[in-house]
Amino acid sequence: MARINPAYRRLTAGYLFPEIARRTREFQAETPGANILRLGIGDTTEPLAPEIISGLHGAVDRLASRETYSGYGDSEGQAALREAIAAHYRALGADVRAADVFVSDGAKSDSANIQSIFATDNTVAVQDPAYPVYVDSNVIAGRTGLKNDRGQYEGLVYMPCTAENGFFPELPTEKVDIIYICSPNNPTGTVATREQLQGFVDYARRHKAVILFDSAYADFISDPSLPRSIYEIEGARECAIEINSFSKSAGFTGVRLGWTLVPAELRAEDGEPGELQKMWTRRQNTFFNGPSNIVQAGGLAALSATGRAQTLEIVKYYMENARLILDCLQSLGLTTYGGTNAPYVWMKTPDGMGSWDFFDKLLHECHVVGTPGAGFGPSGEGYFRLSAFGHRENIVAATERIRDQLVR
Ligand code: PGU
Repeated sequence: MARINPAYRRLTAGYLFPEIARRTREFQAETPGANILRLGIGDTTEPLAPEIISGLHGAVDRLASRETYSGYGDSEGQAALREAIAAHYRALGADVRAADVFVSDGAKSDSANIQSIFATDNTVAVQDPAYPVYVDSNVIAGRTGLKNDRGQYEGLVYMPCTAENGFFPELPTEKVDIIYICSPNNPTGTVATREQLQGFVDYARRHKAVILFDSAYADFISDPSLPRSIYEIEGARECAIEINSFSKSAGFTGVRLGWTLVPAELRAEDGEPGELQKMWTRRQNTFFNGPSNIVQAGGLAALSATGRAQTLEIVKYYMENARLILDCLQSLGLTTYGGTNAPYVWMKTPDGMGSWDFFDKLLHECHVVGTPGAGFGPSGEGYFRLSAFGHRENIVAATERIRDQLVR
């Protein structure tokens, strides 16, 4: 008799973005003429850089002849791409080696799967609000109880990120074992400083905890004083895993390519340095056959000098969108955060409105979709996220509608 994984029953709602898509479809069905503008999910919209297109084409062509055809590759990723990713980090001043790099089909799967190399009785700390995958993957793994009336899953440690602490948490007062940090942050758009990250690295070293650092938006940082990788921080190689992606910086949300760095020195409380790197190798060798060889050629092209120059221009385009959104909201007297080193603008809802109520208001009055802060955790209540990904004309139209049609 087959029995289900009961942990799935503890999940209280559907995954956030399909839920938003469902409500949007419902509204579209009721309002057939509405031209809905989507600033909800952080999904890239601009065409791939020409250098990437040519890299992808080259790999397709190599599959057309016996001499250059390739089949299964290493599940850790192609050696040349692992080396190019390591070199990309070294250029930032971060100590990363090719052997630390595990190429994947994106940061979502890695950030959901990485918890599987840690014992189920580890105490997990998450920023609140946070990218929902960190919490949901730990619920599914059986590390939590049910959600309580404060909107928190029992057994997880929620680290509030609020306007009062600049959206970066204080160090946990209790001993925690696994700590998720996302910087530039989804959803608040804020970036951790070197000092803030050093505080967490020092905590992790003291308590033999492990930091899971999601840097999917690192390329959106323009302020040179802000760290783009946890490995720019002294001591991070022994206590941190970093997850990153080509999705947002190179427009690969549909192409699919990312990576995880598990350094050789990384250690757990009850293991030797190197053991976690071996375990992640074993995990990937067993569960994954590597990303598509075509897509890896695209990734390699994205990291070439020409590819980088072209993709960073597209990043600038999205950041100009962010500026337009910030301008609009601020001109209406709304309180905003983020949007200068991250492609998300985080705003306080007007008059303390609930964030799902504001979602409905924006959709009904302006036909604009955003993401309610509460979808990212209880401390997101009273806030709202607008994504800067989108065609310029749609961002301009959305800001005009917000200016002219939002009832105040
Ligand atoms: N990590 C963070 C912090 C993210 O915000 C996202 C995407 C990912 C990882 C996923 O990266 P991939 O490499 O493409 O897998 N966040 C988007 C999309 C939502 C989703 O469900 O992934 C967002 O709107 O928050």
